Amino acid sequence: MKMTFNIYFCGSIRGGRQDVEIYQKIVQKLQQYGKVLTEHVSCSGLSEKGEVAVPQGDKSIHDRDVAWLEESDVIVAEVTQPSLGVGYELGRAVAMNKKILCLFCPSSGRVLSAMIRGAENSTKFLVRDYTSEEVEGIIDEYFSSD
Ligand code: 6IA
Repeated sequence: MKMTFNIYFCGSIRGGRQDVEIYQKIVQKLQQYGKVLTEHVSCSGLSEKGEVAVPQGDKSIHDRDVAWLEESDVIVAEVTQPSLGVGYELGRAVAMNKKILCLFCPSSGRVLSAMIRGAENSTKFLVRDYTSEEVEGIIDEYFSSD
């Protein structure tokens, strides 16, 4: 496996920002393996209320993100906090036949959507349950396999 990837990280924005600290930890780890195209998703200054101004609006966000999905080699999604945008990105990424790793934290007390858990297969779509202490090791294992 090549060592520098274009990595698309997905995490909740308007779905709720309560897990932003773990997004930061994940993105920092992913940066050891390549360029994270969506680094802003882990930015603590970005709130679900959209306090950061978006002059060009939602269409430009959507179109740019779909273009980045196309460019990416690997999609890593933190899926604990339910997010319509993350679910949409994962559906688009499956349709593009991309390699996908979903990370879910069971200690949240949530139960992951069947449409994500049930999408797992032995080739391209992996779902991993994690604790905060384990997440970096899971990412290392993912990028060192294959
Ligand atoms: O439905 P959500 O907002 O929770 O969807 C979150 C997902 O959609 C993330 O994985 C992002 O890739 C994408 N997304 C949603 N909103 C934005 C966004 N907003 N910018 C980039 N990606 C987004 C504006 C913030 C910008 C000014 C930094």
